[in-house]
Amino acid sequence: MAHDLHINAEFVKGATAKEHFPVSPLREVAMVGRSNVGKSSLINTIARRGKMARVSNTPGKTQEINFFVTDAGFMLVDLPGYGYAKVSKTQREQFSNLIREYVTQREPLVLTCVLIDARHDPQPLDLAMLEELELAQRSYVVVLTKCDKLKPGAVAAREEQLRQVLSQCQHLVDVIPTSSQTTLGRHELLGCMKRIVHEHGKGLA
Ligand SMILES: Nc1nc2c(ncn2[C@@H]2O[C@H](COP(=O)(O)OP(=O)(O)OP(=O)(O)O)[C@@H](O)[C@H]2O)c(=O)[nH]1
Ligand SMILES: [Mg+2]
Repeated sequence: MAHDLHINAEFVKGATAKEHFPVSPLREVAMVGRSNVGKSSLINTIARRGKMARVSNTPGKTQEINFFVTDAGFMLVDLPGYGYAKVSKTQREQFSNLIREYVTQREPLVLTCVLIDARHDPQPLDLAMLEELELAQRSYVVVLTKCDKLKPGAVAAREEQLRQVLSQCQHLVDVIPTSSQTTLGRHELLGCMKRIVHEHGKGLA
């Protein structure tokens, strides 16, 4: 159905500390991953109105936690990237603490999308994030990004590798290959988000 392919989304606010997180009855679905992996691009691909979340060739573009309200009954949340080398150590630690605090403790959060570049093996920071989510008993989906840069066989091999590595994990929902250029995986990912949000009920109220 056509209306299943996109959702409408609108920017609500950006937050650099948890005191500034919005107070809302909506469940949240978050995008995390290394700097430049394609988090903001994926949000723009999922939402009907493109170019909402700022995208850049320069890693470290997203410097706040950005909240977008959607018409699918949940908020989409764009996080700063982890592991960006060119900011100061202090700022990197601040980001990483904020991200960790958000994904492990945020009450309305029902699903975290952990984005991993399909061209590379998962990096230590990716595995650390997945472990963090497992320990916190939080549901997550592994989203392989930039699959347009690989042959289909290589995408399938990467997907299989991740499924193997994560085979003992309790809170992994799925592994979904995507591309913001070709929109590969958009339907699957959106379906997954809607299903998990639905399982949790639409709001906290
Ligand atoms: N070929 C290709 N390029 C992509 C894809 N997704 C993102 N990119 C490019 O990758 C770069 C980074 O994309 P962003 O969406 O800004 O990445 P981000 O994860 O939000 O980065 P930070 O906010 O810095 O953490 C941009 O140049 C995008 O155009 C994709 O699916 N395919
Ligand atoms: Mg970004």
